[in-house]
Amino acid sequence: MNIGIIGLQKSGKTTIFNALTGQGAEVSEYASQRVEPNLAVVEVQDQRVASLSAMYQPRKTIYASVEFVDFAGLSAGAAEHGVFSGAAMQLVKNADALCAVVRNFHDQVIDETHGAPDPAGAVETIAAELILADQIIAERRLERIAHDLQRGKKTPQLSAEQKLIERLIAHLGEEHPLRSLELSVDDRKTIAGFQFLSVKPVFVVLNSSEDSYGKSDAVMDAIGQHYPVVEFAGSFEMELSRLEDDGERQVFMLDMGIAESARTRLTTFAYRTLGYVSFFTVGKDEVRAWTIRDGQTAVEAAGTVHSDLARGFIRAEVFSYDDLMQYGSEKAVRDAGRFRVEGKHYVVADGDIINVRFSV
Ligand SMILES: Nc1nc2c(ncn2[C@@H]2O[C@H](COP(=O)(O)OP(=O)(O)O)[C@@H](O)[C@H]2O)c(=O)[nH]1
Ligand SMILES: [Mg+2]
Repeated sequence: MNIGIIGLQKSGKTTIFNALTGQGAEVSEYASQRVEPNLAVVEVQDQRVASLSAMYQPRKTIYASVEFVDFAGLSAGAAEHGVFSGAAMQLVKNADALCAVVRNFHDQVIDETHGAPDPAGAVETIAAELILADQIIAERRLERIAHDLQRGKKTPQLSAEQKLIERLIAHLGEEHPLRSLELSVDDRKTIAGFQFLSVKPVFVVLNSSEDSYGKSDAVMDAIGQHYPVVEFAGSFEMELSRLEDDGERQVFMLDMGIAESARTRLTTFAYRTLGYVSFFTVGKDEVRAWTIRDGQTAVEAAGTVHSDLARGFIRAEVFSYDDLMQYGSEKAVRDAGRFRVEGKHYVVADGDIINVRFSV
């Protein structure tokens, strides 16, 4: 899973990025010229993987991972100024989901240059910029199509695409994101290459000051009517992620009413709201967690492990992590009749342990 961190300037994107990744990317209240994004891959701390590893004693244990990409900030008018083009934004376009960080803290310098914090307003500005960026892409494409049609390149595909793009433009024109437009599988294929932004799922991180953390019900509710939202105490959690001493960290977290690390909270939240699930492969060689979308089938799960497994799929042998923990061993799971053989179309459940039988 790849998550693009976006937001207005000085909302604390890099601070949140550091809190999530434990990195030390530069944060500042002043405008910075730096444009290249910060990138980090972090492990999804999943207790189940640790337990499986303890049981199978494999040579390798591999956790699922999430990639975070942190960008230069947006401002109102960003789309028109071409902020969404260029190499850095190319990475945002590859993201599976966008995490919008909004400022819920005062800072003298930032308040003076960017105004008092207005988290709900910031969410609206970001949403509007994503829509505007997509309008620009769509209109360019429409011009291109008109140009081709004029030059006599009329094909049924091109005419169909023209209709589709016109539909997109109408939808965007009403200030709706593309993710709320019903599109057929074919439509989705047609537009996949354009890398629209407003098709991506968005969730919001309310970046609160130490003082306001946990006391932002009104704002959380306002934003929560439109987006999944989670609250962080950005600066505080960035400092936490740097503490070497676990015990010390626990004390600070308890004090602040923070139950889990920023990373664990965000990845859990992202999995849930974006509809991702984990399945596991186990053995002497390797215990590994894999990420798929909720609703994906056994053959699709096989394909995430290796394309050969999907191509030559025969059947999937499946049992659940919970059963394994309850019965204590694979054999006991079998004896209890909880070991299953499933076909291609079986919908994988979170926590399934899967062994794919295949032949190519
Ligand atoms: N008080 C407070 N300041 C923060 C918080 N998060 C970020 N800041 C400060 O806001 C400024 C901008 O943060 P930065 O992460 O660089 O913002 P970015 O431009 O969105 O990447 C820095 O001076 C941070 O120290 C927070 O949660 N509380
Ligand atoms: Mg930054």
